[in-house]
Amino acid sequence: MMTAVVISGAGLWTPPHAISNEELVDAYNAFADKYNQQHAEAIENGELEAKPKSSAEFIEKASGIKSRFAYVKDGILDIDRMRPAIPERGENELSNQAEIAIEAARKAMSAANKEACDIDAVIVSCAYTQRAYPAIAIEVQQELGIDGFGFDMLVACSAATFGMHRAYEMIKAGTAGCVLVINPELVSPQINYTDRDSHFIFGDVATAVILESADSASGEHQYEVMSTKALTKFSNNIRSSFGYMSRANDVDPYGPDKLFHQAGRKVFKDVCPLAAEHISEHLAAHQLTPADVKRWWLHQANINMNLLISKKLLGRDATADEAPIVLDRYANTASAGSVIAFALHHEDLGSGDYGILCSFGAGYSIGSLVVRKR
Ligand code: CO8
Repeated sequence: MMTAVVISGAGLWTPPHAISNEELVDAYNAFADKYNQQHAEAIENGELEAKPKSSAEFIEKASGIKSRFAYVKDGILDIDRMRPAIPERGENELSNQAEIAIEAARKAMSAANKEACDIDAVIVSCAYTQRAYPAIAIEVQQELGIDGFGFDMLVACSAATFGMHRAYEMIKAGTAGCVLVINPELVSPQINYTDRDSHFIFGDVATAVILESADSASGEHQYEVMSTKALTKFSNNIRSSFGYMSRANDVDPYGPDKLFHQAGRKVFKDVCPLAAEHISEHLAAHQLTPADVKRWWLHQANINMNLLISKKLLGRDATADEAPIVLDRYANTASAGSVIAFALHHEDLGSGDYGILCSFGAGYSIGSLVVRKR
């Protein structure tokens, strides 16, 4: 019989600084006033567009987000800066992303009863890595004292689920027995805090999970991965074009087109049906219907998206118990959202209960895992 693969532990690191909608909007509006004053003539002549005001009520109604966390709050609310102030670290110091990855990793290892010597591979999968190489995963591996190998992978919103897919396959293939998958979503440096359409969407966080062969698992809560399913479909509707080519392109590496930007309405319209169909097909492959699923750990981008997707599938609104929402406190944390939901809301399931983890977003990319509690 083939090895069963289980998720045997999850870890969540929450940054120390919260920023409420009100705080964020106050700073943005003060920035907009100053910008509009400074550029009054150009705006009057139609050469520049005035910055419109943001509103905390709009943000909560349109997205469900009330607050978000930041790795570093300094600078984000400073209207003369509008980006976090994170001092550069030397090459011999631990990188910021490795630091938060390790925080989440240690919690996942503890939940799974794993020591460094039990782990064969480290995958760091997230929306951005702070450098090209050496891989953040290899830095984490060294810091935790793990043998074997590590690598980074980027799949925007689906990095976490796609990373878990790779771990599942490695364990099934026998090339690793136990894999640490970490999602250090340090996204605040790439948020355009001067853009009212997107300044409120994201927050920083780090999550981690241990996947391993069921034969070696001793964690208190184990979820057998029944199967994985992935889909990608190219779209320019969500982009972050910052990259190593900017220097050769002679363009502003920090221009608004290089930071996160999206056509939010189009994303909403395209992604909801894609995600609902994906989940429905994935469950059907196990002769399951949405009603058989006890818990939905869905991507956390927008509460209305989650409500729509679960309604399409269940034919009614999902309860907070069925499809927990964490984006009110955490905002959109790129690929980590469904893993935060899992980390905070999995222990109460009973043996034999089914759950589904599903991410959806930039790429477009959709990734899911159907799991059953052991
Ligand atoms: N305050 C007040 N009004 C606003 C604001 C604001 N802050 N923002 C926009 N408005 C205005 C608009 O300008 C518009 O005005 P008008 O009607 O005059 O043109 C009006 O409000 C309505 O705007 P929208 O149609 O854009 O509003 P929506 O109801 O569609 O809500 C959302 C906007 C919340 C963005 C919504 O469309 C949404 O959530 N869409 C889905 C987005 C999504 O899932 N994106 C995926 C994100 S990508 C990802 O998850 C990971 C990427 C990697 C991480 C990157 C980190 C940096």
